[in-house]
Order: sequence, then structure tokens, then C-alpha cells
Amino acid sequence: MTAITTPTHSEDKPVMCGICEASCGLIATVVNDEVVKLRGDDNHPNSRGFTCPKGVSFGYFLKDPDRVLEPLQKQPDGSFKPVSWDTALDDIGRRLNAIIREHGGEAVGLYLGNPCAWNYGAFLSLMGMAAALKTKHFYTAASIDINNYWAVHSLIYGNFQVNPIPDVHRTKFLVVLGANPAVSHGSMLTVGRVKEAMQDITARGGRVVVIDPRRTETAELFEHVAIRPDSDAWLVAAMLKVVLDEGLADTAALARQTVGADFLDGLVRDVDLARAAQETGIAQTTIVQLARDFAASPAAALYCRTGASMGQFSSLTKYLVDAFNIATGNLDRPGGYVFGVPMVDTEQVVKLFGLAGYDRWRTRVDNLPEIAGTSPLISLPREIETPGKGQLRALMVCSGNIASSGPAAQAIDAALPKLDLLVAMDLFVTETSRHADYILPATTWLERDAWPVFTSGHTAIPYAQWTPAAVTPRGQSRDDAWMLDQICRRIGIVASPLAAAQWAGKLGIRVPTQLMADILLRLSPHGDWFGLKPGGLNRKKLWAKPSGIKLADSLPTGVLAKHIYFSDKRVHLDQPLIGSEMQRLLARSSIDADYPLLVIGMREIRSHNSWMHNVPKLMAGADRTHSLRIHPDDAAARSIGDGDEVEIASRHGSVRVKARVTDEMMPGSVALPHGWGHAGGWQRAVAAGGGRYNNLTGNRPEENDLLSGNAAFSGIRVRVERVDGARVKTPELETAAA
Ligand SMILES: Nc1nc2c(c(=O)[nH]1)N[C@H]1C(S)=C(S)[C@@H](COP(=O)(O)OP(=O)(O)OC[C@H]3O[C@@H](n4cnc5c(=O)[nH]c(N)nc54)[C@H](O)[C@@H]3O)O[C@H]1N2
Ligand SMILES: Nc1nc2c(c(=O)[nH]1)N[C@H]1C(S)=C(S)[C@@H](COP(=O)(O)OP(=O)(O)OC[C@H]3O[C@@H](n4cnc5c(=O)[nH]c(N)nc54)[C@H](O)[C@@H]3O)O[C@H]1N2
Ligand code: SF4
Ligand SMILES: [Mo]
Repeated sequence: MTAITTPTHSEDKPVMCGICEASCGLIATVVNDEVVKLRGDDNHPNSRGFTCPKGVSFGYFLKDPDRVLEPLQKQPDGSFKPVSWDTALDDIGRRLNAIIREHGGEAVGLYLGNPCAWNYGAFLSLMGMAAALKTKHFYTAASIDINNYWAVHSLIYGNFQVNPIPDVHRTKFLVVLGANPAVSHGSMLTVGRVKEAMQDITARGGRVVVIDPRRTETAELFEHVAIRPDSDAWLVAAMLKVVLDEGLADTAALARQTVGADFLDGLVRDVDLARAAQETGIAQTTIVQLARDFAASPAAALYCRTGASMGQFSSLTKYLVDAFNIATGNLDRPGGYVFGVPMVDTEQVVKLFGLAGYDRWRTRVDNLPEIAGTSPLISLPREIETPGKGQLRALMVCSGNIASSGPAAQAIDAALPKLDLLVAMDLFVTETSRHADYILPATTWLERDAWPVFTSGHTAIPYAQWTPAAVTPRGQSRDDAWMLDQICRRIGIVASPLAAAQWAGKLGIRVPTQLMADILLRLSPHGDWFGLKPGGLNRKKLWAKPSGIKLADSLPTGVLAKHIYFSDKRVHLDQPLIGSEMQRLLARSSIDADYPLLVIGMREIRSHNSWMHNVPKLMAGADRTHSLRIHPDDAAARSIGDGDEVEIASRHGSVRVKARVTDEMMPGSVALPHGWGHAGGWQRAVAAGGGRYNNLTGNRPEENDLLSGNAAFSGIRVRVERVDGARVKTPELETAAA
């Protein structure tokens, strides 16, 4: 008998990793429509062969037995039953139509989750759908991450998409405030091989200073300054004051680039350096020296990211960071704080489509300012639970796990079942999707074409890329853009902000997102203008070079005017809203005797927010338990030993995890990764245990960033106790009781 062999077809396909903002180029080895291997793509202009453990493990998502591969319908007993696409979509359409008929499109909400950043079809559809429904209930991961950036960029540059980044490849002095690029690989900043790029700074005689409550993987490599959580505004305000008081400001740059620079003097007038030292835990001499050294550097950049964006004053902090870069003459100069070269001019696109804006309207319940047509996630439970016109009744969550990653997660968890309709587009039955009436099975980035337009604007080596799908979608999974379009068809809208698109839709003409993206690309400064610029870009050209095409060797300078959306082409520094935030900061007491410790987050190299705990390779090893980092002194004061189970309690909730006693923590601060403590159908993730960090956080506006609605996850006041009979009272508590 002769053996029957299946002919194998093996191909190496360049793809883009769609997990984090590094957007690394990968090579997928595909055999008979299966991804057998993922490795770094040496030809990628930015990542140049780099990968991390998450990227190369992603093939597992194609075969994970827990992945949802058919539309699931919630049954009366709470279980899920597979149904056909038509059954699911028709019923969703019918229920949405009933809600819209009775309450209007404003009763329908959308959540655009973090993975949409690598899923252009999804984000174009969601943005278009929110506009077509005329709903204010458009929530995005930006409001639990970067709304402070967007608010400040809107206020001072006139467009939320404007995003100055440190010129990492040329800077002489990089200060990293609340970021850990060695693990996170960057955010709102995409630098290929980021660790090496930072090491190059010191190799060429420059400095890197990392300001962080934890001696992180990045801080280990460079100069580390430990800071008390949620005190970054104090630090940068004090540094700005030193620069202004000591006459170190670049007055020529301020005169040339800004209006309202006098505002800065008033803003920091009442910032007392001794108090700043007390609030930050950083010696006054260190603060002063840091400010002087930065001002003296010929090319310096202060970069702040999530650690400095997830406190209660994150907009004030971001404003101060930009003001400090500007006042020291570093904006728009080589090696300073510069602008990217995106493959599509997203600043112009959002302006053109009327999406750029801040505080054009306020939210219904919390009276918070809109940003780019979106509402902050902190308000979601109240928008669901508060009756009246505009009450949120139906929600479609696209790649979000807000009952884990969202602020006051337990409040979201409790509010979601109160909706008339919840639709989740996801890969799994998660903490969030388990509440859904329907779970619609989405493709992963290996099963769809990819266009890294979100990160393109902040990439240190500008490049363009568009890759075809590596494999066909598994099971019944479909692209999120397809599902959203199917839902739109059933409620008689087109996912577009343009009135013309709605009319075309009535005639049966709908522009697929791939074509829409290609049109945006072709009409961009790098585009081929439909043949008018023969060397220009289009989708076909990029598909033919799927490893990507470098657009420039370095970032341009002398381009500030192009990135200012005010007619005077100056940065607007005079901001009364920032002034009132400063007054609020000055009035805040940072001591809470009942909850004497401050908890901060930490990202782990083998986790990604809330959704990679089901991958066996990423969960192997003794260190893959959810644990709380605590300084030896804080542990000793509570009789906590390494490996003990501890309870972390805030005013909002509590979680139980193992303690890891380590002097990498600053005394008084403890660190806990978010995204653990799973429920739902991802069995390994659930078995991994742990707790939900975000049960510790609050969602009232005054507990978060008031100017942007950005969630505060960092510096939450907590107490920590050992979980057993031998609970000890902390010395701070005894003092409070005395
Ligand atoms: N491996 C991995 N990579 C990721 C992610 C992930 O979950 N895992 N998530 C991705 C996402 S969505 C994002 S937005 C980016 C974020 O990218 P980063 O902003 O670099 O994220 P983190 O690694 O959390 O770094 C934040 C740092 O701030 C510190 N910190 C906390 N509170 C404070 C504070 O009050 N002040 C100061 N100065 N520092 C503080 C923390 O100790 C931490 O080291 O990472 C992305 N990359
Ligand atoms: N305490 C604390 N909380 C935080 C943070 C923190 O540092 N500390 N970080 C915040 C930040 S920076 C962010 S960005 C948010 C992220 O919060 P979310 O936007 O809620 O995103 P994730 O938690 O990453 O959940 C992503 C979900 O999308 C699913 N998914 C993955 N790929 C796809 C896809 O292609 N299509 C579809 N339809 N689904 C997909 C996953 O299974 C998962 O359920 O969390 C925030 N929450
Ligand atoms: S660093 Fe980010 S983009 Fe690169 S391989 Fe890892 S997860 Fe993917
Ligand atoms: Mo994020």
C-alpha cells in the first residue's frame, strides 16, 4: 500500500504584529494555511528583525480551543448557544431598530477597544457608525489611556492628533516619565528596537533618566529617580519654575513658537520647591539639577506616558511636559520634541471629517467634555443606569474587555447586564463578553489585512506598510469591519460621517473600508493621487512590498507651523483650564492615613492588558502568578513575607494576590499588574487566578482627570494586609487611630 501524502505548500509571508504599538514586522511561515512559525522580519524599516515573546507566540490564537469561532447567542439560563450569522445579525438588527425607533440613535453606544488600533477596518467603521447614529455614547480605549494627550493637544496645538515625540535617534538627553519601554515597547511613540535606541543615547555620550516609583527594567539600564505615584505634575511644575526663575528658558523659542508664554510664570508661581520635594519624594537638589541639566542640553526631550497619564491630574501633567519641552527650546529641533511623518496625514483627515474637537459638547450625566466626538469610559455605568433622554440602552463592544481593563471594573460588570442589548465582538468569552446577548467571532490580525496607520504618526523611522492576511479566517470568524457593516445595513445606515455616504447607501452604494483606506492613502502627501504622482503610494504598491517602505531616514524639524491648527500658527500656552487644575493640585492633600500605600500598575513582558493569559507559552514558569511588588520595609511593617497571600484594599474594592517583596519598589508604593483575575471561557486565563486591579479604582469624575475624563489607575490609595489569622495593624493606621 502506498502512503497518501498531502502536498505541502510553505510560504514566508511578511505581516505586521497587531498586539502593541511597536507594530513589529514579522515573517509568518505558512504551511497549508496554518502559521507554523513567526519570527522577526529583518527587512522591516523600523523593527529590523525585533520581536518579543508575545508576537512570536501569536500563532496559538489560530488553534486555541477556547476561541469563539461561531456567533454565540445568550440563552435564558445564561449559557451560550452557537447560531448562524443570519440569526445573530437579524436579531441584533431587529432589536436595535426597536431601540432606535423608540429612543433614537442616541440610545446606542459603541466601545472601540485597544486592539482596534491595528484594525483599521474596525476603527473606521466604528467612527463612521458613531457619526451616522449621532450618538454621544462613543467610548474608546483612549479615555483609559491617552485622553489627557488628546485634551492638551486640542487645547495648545488645536488638533488632538498632533503628537510631538522625542527624537530618540538624535537626542542627547532623554527623560522618561512614567514609561517602561523596555517592557511596553513604547506608547504614542514607536521606536524600533527601543531598548537599543535608548542605549545608543548613552553610548554617544548622552543621558537617559527614568523617573518611576519602581526600578523598572528600563530604569535598571539608566539613571533612575524614584518618584511618589501621581505626583508628576508637582515634579514638572517645579522643574519649569526652576527654568523660569533662573532665567534658563529659551525666550527666543517661546517668542517665536508660542502665544501666552507669560501664563507659565503665573502657573508655577505658587509651586514651592520644598513642597514639590515632599510631594514627589525627590530631593529638592535633584529636581533643581535635573531642570538645569535639561535646560543646558543642546537636544533634550521629556517623554511622559501611561505612568504619568493615569493619575488624577494627567492633563495638567501633559500640559506641563509640553510646556517644559517648549520653554527649554526643544520643540521642533533636532534631538528634541519633534513631529512624525505618517503615511496618511491623520491630522488633516480628522479635521476634514469634523472629528477634531474638544469640549464641543458635554456628557449627559457627568457633564464632562467630549474629545474627538467621544465620551469617557468612567461615565459608562452612570450612562446605563441614569434614566432620561439619551440613556444608553444598547452597546456594541468591539475588541474591548472593559469589565477588566476599564475604570471601576466592578461597576461596569454590574451595569452591562442592565442594557437592553449588549453585543461583543471578540475572540473569547471574556469578563465583558460573558454579559453579551451575542458574541460575534472576530478574526485576528493574522487573518486579515493590516495597515498600521495609528502608530504611523509617531514612528521614529517613518515608513509605510500594508500587508495582506497570512491565513484564511478560522471557523466562522469574520472581520470586525464586516460585522459592523452587516449591522449598519440592518439599521439602514452607512458607517460614515458624510451625509453623501448616507444618500449613496440608500442607492445601494457602500464603500468598503479597504477602499476607503486606499483612497485616504492615495490622497495623502505620500499617495499616488490616482496616477498624478506616479511614484506615490497605494495599497497595491504596498502589498507588493509587504515588509514596508521607509519614508525618511529621520524626523523633520522646522515643521511646527504645519502642526498648529490655529490661524496664528503658534502654540497656545494661555489655558485657564490648566490654571484651575493647578489650583486644585495645590489644594490637594496627598496623605490618607486609612489607606497609606499607593498602588501603581506594571506591564509584564508576557501579558498584554487583559487578553494574553490563555497562551500556554506565555503562562509557563513559576513567575506567572499575579503578584504584588512591595518594598521590604513596607512588607516588614505588615509582617508580610515573600509569597504570602495579601489583600489590597482601596475605598472601592479589594483583591487578593501573592506578595513579592522587592527593593525595586519605592517605599510607600506597591505595584500590581492589571488584566488578571479572569472569568469567562478562556480556561487557562481563568485558572491563572489573581485579582482584578481595576476593582480598586473609582469612576467619579473628581477621582479621575477632570479635563479629559481620562481614568486614574495610578497612585490609588490602598492598604495591604497579610491574609491569615495574623493580620497586623500598619503603623500608619495606629497613628491615625491615636
Ligand atoms: N508587554 C506589554 N506591553 C504593552 C502592554 C502590555 O500590557 N504588556 N500594553 C500596551 C499599551 S495598551 C500601552 S498604552 C503601553 C504603555 O506603555 P508604557 O507607558 O511604557 O507602560 P508601562 O510599562 O505601564 O510603564 C508605565 C510606567 O510608569 C510607572 N508609573 C506608575 N505610576 C507612575 C506615576 O505616578 N508616575 C511616574 N512617573 N511613573 C509611574 C510604572 O512603574 C511603569 O514603569 O504599553 C503597551 N505595551
Ligand atoms: N489598572 C490599569 N488598567 C488599565 C491600564 C493600566 O495600565 N492599568 N491600561 C489601560 C490601557 S493603556 C488600555 S489601552 C486599556 C485596554 O483596554 P481594552 O480596550 O478593554 O482592551 P483589552 O483589555 O486589551 O481587551 C481587548 C479585547 O479584545 C479582544 N481582541 C483581541 N484582538 C481582537 C480583534 O482583532 N478583534 C476583536 N473583535 N477582538 C479582539 C481580546 O480578546 C480582549 O477581550 O486598558 C487600560 N486599563
Ligand atoms: S513588541 Fe509588540 S509589536 Fe513587537 S512583537 Fe512584541 S507584541 Fe508584537
Ligand atoms: Mo494603552
